[in-house]
Amino acid sequence: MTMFRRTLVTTAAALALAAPFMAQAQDFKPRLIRFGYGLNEQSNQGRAAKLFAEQVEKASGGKMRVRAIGAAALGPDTQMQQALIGGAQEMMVGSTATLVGISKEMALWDTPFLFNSAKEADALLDGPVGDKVRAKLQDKGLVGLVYWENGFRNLTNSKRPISKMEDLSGIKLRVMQNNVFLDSFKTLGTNAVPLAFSELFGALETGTVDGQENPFNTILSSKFYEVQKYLTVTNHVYSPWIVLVSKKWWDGLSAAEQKVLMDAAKASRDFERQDTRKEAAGAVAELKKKGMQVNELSPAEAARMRSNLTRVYASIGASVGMELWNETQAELAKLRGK
Ligand code: TF8
Repeated sequence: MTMFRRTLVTTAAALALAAPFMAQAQDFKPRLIRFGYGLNEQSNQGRAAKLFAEQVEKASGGKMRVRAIGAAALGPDTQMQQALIGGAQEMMVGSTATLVGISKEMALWDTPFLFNSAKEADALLDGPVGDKVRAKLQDKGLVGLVYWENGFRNLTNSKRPISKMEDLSGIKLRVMQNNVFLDSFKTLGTNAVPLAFSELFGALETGTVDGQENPFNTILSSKFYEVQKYLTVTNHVYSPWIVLVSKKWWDGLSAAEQKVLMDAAKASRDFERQDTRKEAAGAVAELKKKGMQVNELSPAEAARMRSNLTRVYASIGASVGMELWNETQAELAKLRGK
């Protein structure tokens, strides 16, 4: 064989092999994807949703169009989840905590002080444990593509600086619509009230609630500093967001269309985590500039709060199943070199 012919043969073989994986124009139908989210366009959630939309349109040659709709204009997380299950909406990104009523394994991510760092969170969420928790959604009519970072949560309120647990007593605290959060914050002595995120700013403004807890990024992007004076650095739990697809709709897509969504979801995840961490690094200084009074807990008080919060561990284990719980602990021990 001449050099030329050999090249031709190998090229043809390579093409034949690649063909099933290569997207053709006919693999894409015109699709309109309503992608809902709860924060505003100027938030980390909004920026990553925009990137996701751009990637999907580009990779599908403009056939798949994503309309990213923020500020809970399509409803709060729980309402969008139901719309996805029913097939009335295609996609969303939102808190895993509000999914617990649908898929109980999601409560794993509500475990206070589960992760010591974002690195640990990435490893668990993107590894076999995260995959298992995600896969459970399928039976409930949802496909979970990837986890984004919401982040480590911190406490704000309008009443007083919180420097010890007793300071929390009687504070009307908004929590996510989730029993682990409700139990956790009742245990700490607050008067915890579950409320949708979309209602939160108004509730803080009118004094219906005194405080809330969310990552620095959200306190900044949702302008909670306008209605909250005190910020206490507690890092009490790491919250993921999850990118969801309606399973009803997903099952009607071609393999090429599904791949475009998955690839764009992964790209948006990598972008979002970086963007969020960069913003979080400067957020405390920014919040102080906006007039918030920021304090950290003394090591002794942090330990007291921690030991109170870890009391909810048993009930989380029971709800997610001991097998998953033990696997999570084993993975973490491995990461920590124990
Ligand atoms: C919360 C969450 C929010 C999410 C978001 C609207 O406090 O931290 O970030 O629900 O999707 O509700």
